[in-house]
This record gives sequence, structure tokens and C-alpha cells, in this order.
Amino acid sequence: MVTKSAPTKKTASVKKPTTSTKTTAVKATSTTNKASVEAFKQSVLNHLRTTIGTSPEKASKLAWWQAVVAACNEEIFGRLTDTQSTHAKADTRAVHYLSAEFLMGRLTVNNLTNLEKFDIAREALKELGLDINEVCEEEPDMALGNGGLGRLAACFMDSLATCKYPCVGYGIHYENGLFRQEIRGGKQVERPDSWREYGCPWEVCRPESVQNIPLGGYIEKQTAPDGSVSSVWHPSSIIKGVPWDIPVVGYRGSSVAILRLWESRSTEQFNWDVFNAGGYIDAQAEKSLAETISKVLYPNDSTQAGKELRLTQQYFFCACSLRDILRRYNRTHHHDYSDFANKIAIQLNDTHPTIAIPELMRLLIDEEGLSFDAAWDITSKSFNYTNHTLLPEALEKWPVYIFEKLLPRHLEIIYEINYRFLNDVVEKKWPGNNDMKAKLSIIEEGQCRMVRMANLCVVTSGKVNGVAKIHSKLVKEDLFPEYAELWPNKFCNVTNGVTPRRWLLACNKGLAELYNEVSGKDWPLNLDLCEKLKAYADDKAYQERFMKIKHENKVVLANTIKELVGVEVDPNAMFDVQVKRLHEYKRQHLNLLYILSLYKSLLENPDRDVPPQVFIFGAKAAPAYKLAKDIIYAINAVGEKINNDLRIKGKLKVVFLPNYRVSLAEKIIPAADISEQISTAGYEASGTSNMKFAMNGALTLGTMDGANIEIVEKAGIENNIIFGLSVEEVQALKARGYNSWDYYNADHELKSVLDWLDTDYFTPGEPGALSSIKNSLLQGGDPFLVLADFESYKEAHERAQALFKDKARWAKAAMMNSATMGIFSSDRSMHDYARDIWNLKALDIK
Ligand code: 26Q
Repeated sequence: MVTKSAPTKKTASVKKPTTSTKTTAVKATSTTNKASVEAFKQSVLNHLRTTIGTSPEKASKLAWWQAVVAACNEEIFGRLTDTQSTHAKADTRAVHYLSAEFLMGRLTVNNLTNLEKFDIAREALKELGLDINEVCEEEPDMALGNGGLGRLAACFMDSLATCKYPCVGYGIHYENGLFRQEIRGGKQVERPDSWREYGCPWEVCRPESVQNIPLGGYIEKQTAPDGSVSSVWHPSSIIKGVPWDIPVVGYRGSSVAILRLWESRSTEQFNWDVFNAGGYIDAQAEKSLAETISKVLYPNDSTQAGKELRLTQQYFFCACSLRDILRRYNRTHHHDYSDFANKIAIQLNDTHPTIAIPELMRLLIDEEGLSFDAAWDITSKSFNYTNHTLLPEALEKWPVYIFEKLLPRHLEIIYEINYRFLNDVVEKKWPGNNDMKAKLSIIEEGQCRMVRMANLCVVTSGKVNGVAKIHSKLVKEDLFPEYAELWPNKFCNVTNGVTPRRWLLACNKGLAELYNEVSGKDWPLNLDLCEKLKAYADDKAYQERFMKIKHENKVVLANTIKELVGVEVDPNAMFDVQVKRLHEYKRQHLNLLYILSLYKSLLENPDRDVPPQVFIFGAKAAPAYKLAKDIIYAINAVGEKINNDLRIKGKLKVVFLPNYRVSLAEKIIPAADISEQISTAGYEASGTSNMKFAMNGALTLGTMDGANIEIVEKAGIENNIIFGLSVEEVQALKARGYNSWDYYNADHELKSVLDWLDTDYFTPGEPGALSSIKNSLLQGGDPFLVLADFESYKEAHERAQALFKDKARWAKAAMMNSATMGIFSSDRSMHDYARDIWNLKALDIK
């Protein structure tokens, strides 16, 4: 529990604010003693010479970074070994987190932070004449994820390690992560992201745990002497899975978790009865397929491409992971599966790893000789499923014909699961009701029969959770109401969280230092301790200190903006930030429409009394998502015009920062005044950047959607800027029949900014270059109610501007937001999963 009693309020006790603008200028803490600095320095020098093979005179920054990593690894690998042998000895229950994405970002600053060696390393490098920030900038982001879901998995790994929950994260070792975004002539261009071009010094290959994975081929029916029929799968090829381990260092403690990522290779093992004699050419083609599987992350985060390769990726990593789980289990249990479900919990991060369900069934039945019933008993006790989206176009369905080609045996097993479910469970509850059977079936009938992955997850899993209270309610009531009627207790909520080690301690050193003073040094392990700052929210000296930290972060970001896009911004302006994947439901175009109306009003009255504002965007669009790319182009075109318009006297700037990614987020988020979280209510499952922004003292300008609702509940509605239709109002408006033209015709200002998009004002010589946005909102029917929320959104911005002028009131609101985010630590999320879903206990490392 959080104690209400704060340290005695003495203004005199407030330390002098740091004057430097560099994050590196934070004073060394007591953890930085001379001896440990010297030891770290010697370790780096030693590794530079003996591991990297160069000398201080010749070493590039990249070489220095590699040497720093080697110095960290000295400690990390010892702890890793201890963690693994403690778990093995205790034969403990563990969770296995299956995720097609782990958006880890950079690891160096975080690992140093979690080892409590950042200050030591900074001093050591300083003595070597190096700036730690510059050295750490050498590290490429590990961008093995699209956005929220992948970053959530990375935060969960940090928390699992920190909270000492026995776990393994399993995913794909993509050779290329999410594309690198370049902006050329205002337009997004995708470039490959080869994060491992020069090797990744954090990962270790484990050849002893290579797996062979069968694929394709056909099924042979065999009839036993007793008349029973069984299936024998003759796969057409075998693909090799090579595991790469990335240690995930828990904060301060001794637990190091493993993230195991599978790389595909060819085996050159072929069934020559499938590949005819003289199949040399076929074999070479097969080799390239095998090596293609882990080549690239699909850059798609809201629609499913339905591509065969994607299903192959999913199957490949699930099959490797399950074999790895069984191998470890059998070391102590020798193929006695009676204890399997007691020892193994498997979490499905969305439906992407669903194929693990029939694969576990297949392994148990076909390879281990269990009956279908016994295998089902184990499987249905082992799996749980997290849903991350309600968008119908994002719900995974795979054509039956693809299954027939790639995974014929899995399809049989899915049919059997479905048959038993419909006949035993649905028939019992709703006798004779074929509509209900059609609705709940794992197979969708029609022109092209499909396998509904979410249905398979719900039918199998012990628990199904959403990722914020409102989202979990909608999962239960709107997405799966019939399943909820069958199994009301299956559905639950675990609100997302983010790791405060990366998203506060490591990325905002100024604010971290303030919390060290106010809350003591344990707040990164117990974020509720930050509540102690609440007692100072009205204290002028603390308000000034807090806002001074924010200002310093804004100066740093202003320099980054200048470097990246050449735009000069004033750190005294209000920094209004929207960074996230580009999607219509996230409504970056609503933001843009407001910017246009503000620009217009400033042109009409350049002396209008509004605080100077900088609108900052960062967003990648899925390469095939035309309208999303048009919105990026529009933001850039509008920015270009506004930033060079002297008439508005620098009161408004619009910047689009290219290639938004984890490492850029770490620079942007600590500098934000306003966090734009403006999705149409009911569409953003949770959001997680909303939590990071609030932790760092930004006010949420947002709708009552996803975790915004819970954020505002904690931080106070008066300390945030809430607007727009609620979930119920959105549903009611849609049910009544929404007509966006009514809003266009009724609101003169809205009409004029939309019409502006048809001119060539922002795209000289190219009228209509921005028209697709207007068209989507009118002829296109405005599916995400942008026009319906426009007026309310504009009024919200006016409230934000008024509040920003009241420095004391703003500072208090910012402090209240930061101080009350304890519940959004991913440690809390992990405790919830451990208690409500995994039945998992933490284990101290010997
Ligand atoms: C599926 C099939 C084929 C290809 C790609 C995909 C695919 C890949 C990624 C579908 C969805 C995603 C990612 C979804 C995602 O990031 N969802 C977000 O998850 C966050 C963590 O729970 C939430 O906070 C966000 O609200 C949610 O949008």
C-alpha cells in the first residue's frame, strides 16, 4: 500500500535544480565508487583488446560499444546460469510466453541500469574520453515487432525477470525487423532493417537445442488389426530451427530471464519419395523457402495479410518452442505427462501463436502415444490467450486450403476439436440450434472455408483476457458473447503495464533523480512509491523543479528535432505529441484537422492569444495501407507550409519525425507536455504509450478509450483533457445511422478545413494531392467518427491551451499524472497474470 505520509514539506529541503541540459549531467550516485569505476574501465579495456581485438587508439565507437557489452555480459552470464540451474533444481512451474513479436529496442542502457551499473559505466567511459550516450547510440534497435503488442512482450520480459517469475519468452529471430522508414518528398519509403548486420553481441546461439520441424506433405491412413484408424503424416520437408538466446536482466536482483528466438535454416533432409529422383533443383528451391521463413517481420499490425509464409512463420516458431518445452520437461519427467499442466503454462500473445494448440495435441498423440482425450486434457489446461484487438479485419482466419497444403495433420486435429466441441458442449447447451453452432464453430463455412484462430483459442484456453478494463468487457460482451454464456469465468482482464526501468529510470534521468529524493530508491521496484510526490503537487518549489526537468528534456528533444528534420522549435512552446502506428482508428487525421483550424485562426488573427505550440508526430504506416500513407504525406505537407509561414510568428510548428521506434520514443516521451490518445472510443484495446507519457508528466488529451479510462481514474479527470464520444455513444450513434455529411454541412469551420485539402495550398501545383483524406471522411462514410468528434476535440485543445498558461495548475496536473501511475508498472501486470491466470510463484535465485 502507498503511504499517505510524505516527508515533511520544507522548501529548504528542495535541492537546487540541475542547471545542465544534458541527461548525462546528473550527479553520480553513491553506487559510483572509485573502485567499481576502475574495475569497469579495466574490463572494457580488456575486452576491447581480447574480445574485440582492437586497441583504444584504433577503436571505433562501435568497437567501444561492443566492449561495453562484453563487460556487461561477464556479469549477466553468471546470473543467467544461476537462474537456470535454480529453476532446473526446483523443477518449478514456469510460464512460456509465445509471441510473434518482441520489440526489445536497445539493450545496453537498460541492462546497465538493471545491473545498477549505468553511473559506473558513464564515469568509466568518461575517464576513457568517451560519452556514454554517444557510445550507446551505436546500438541498433532490435525492432522485432510492429508496435504495442511487441513492445508489451518486451516490457513483460523485463518484469518477469525483475519479479523473478520462472519464464521463457519464445519468438522469431527475424533477420529483418520492422522496416526503417525514410521520408522522401514528404512520403514514406520503406527500407530493410538489418539490425544484425555486424552481429548482435547480446545474443548467444545454442546449437545443442536445434529443432527439426516437418512441413507440408500428405496424410496416410493406417488401419490397425483392431480396426482403429490412425493418421501418419509424411511431411515434404524438414526445416531446421536454430535458437538464439537473449538474456533479459531483471532489475537489481539476480534473476535473468531468457528470450529464445528461432531462426530457420534448411536441413537438406528431404523425403525423396515426395521429391522425385533428380529433385536437385526442387531441393535448392526448398532450401530458399526454409531460409525465407525467418527473413522478415510482416509490417502489418491491424489487417491480416493471409499469406502462406506468415502462417509458416507462426507454425515454425511454435513447433520449435513446443519441442523445446517438451525436451526440458522430459529431462525430469521422462515422458510421463501427468504433471505437464502443473509445470507448464503457455501464454498466447494474441492469436499469432494459435497453431501451438494443434501442434501440442499432435506431439502428444502422434509422437508420444497419448489418446486424444488425454492430450486434450493436458492441452486445455496449459494454454491461455490474450486478445489485443476487436477490429474485425484484424481477427486471424486462415483458408482451409492453406492448412491442407502446409499442415494437413493439424487441420485434422482442429476438425476433431471442433467436432467434439460442437457436439458435446454447444449441443448440450443449445440443443438443435444450428445458428449457434455456425457462430461458435472453429471453421467458417462458405465459398472459402476458413479456420477461425480466435475461436480455437477461446475453445482451448483456461483463461481469455483483454488488456484494459473496457476492452476486456467488450471482448466478453461484444466479441465473444456466446462463449461467455458458456464459460463466464473464462473471461478476465489484465490491464497492460510498462516497465518503469526503461520508461522512467533509464530514459528520464532528471525525473528519476527527483523520485530518488522524494520516494527513496526503491520506486523502480515499487512504482506506487511515486505517490509520495503527490504531497508536493501544490508546492511551488517542487512544481518549478518538476517543470525544470521537463524543460531540460524539451531542450534535448528540440536539438534532436533540429538534427533530424532541420526544424527549429522553441522549448518554451507546448509540446503536443502523437506517436504510434498510423491507423484510421487512432485518428492522426483528427489531429491534423485541428492543426489546420488552428493555423487558419492564426492567419485570420496572428495576435490571437494562444501559447506557442509544437505538434510532433511519429508513425509508420503499413506499406500497403494507402490512406495511412496519404495521412503521413499530408502531415509533412502541412508542416512544410506552416513551419515556413512567417505570418504566424512561430506560434505553431508541425514536425514529423521519421522512423519512429523504441529508441526515438525514449527521447520524445520525457519531453512531452501533451500526450495525444485520441482513438475512436472502443477501438484502442489499451494503448501503452499513454502510460509512458503520463509517467513522464504529460497530460493525456484523449478519449475515454482503452487504458485512458484507468489512467484518468488514477490521475484525476481534472488533471487531464478528456473529450469526445464514449463507447456507448459511439455504439448508439452507429446504430442510429451516422452521416458525416451532417457534420460537414453544419460546422462552417470544419467544412472550410476539409475543403482546404482539395486545394493546392499545401501541395503547390498538385491540387487534390490530399483529397483522399477528405474523401474517406465524406464519401467513405468516416468509419471512425472523426467529424463527429471534431468540435469536442477542438474545445479540448482550447482547454489545454488555457491550462498551459496557468503554470502552477499545469505543473500540478503533470505531477499528479506522473505520481499516480504506479498501477501501470508491468510488474503489476505480471503479478496479475501470475495470480489470476498462470498460478505461478516467484522463485529466489540461489
Ligand atoms: C496478424 C496477422 C498477419 C500479419 C500481422 C498480424 C498482426 C501483427 C501485429 C496483427 C496485429 C499486430 C499488433 C497488434 C497490436 O499491437 N495491438 C496493440 O496491442 C497493444 C498491447 O496490448 C494495445 O495496447 C493496443 O491497444 C493494441 O492496438
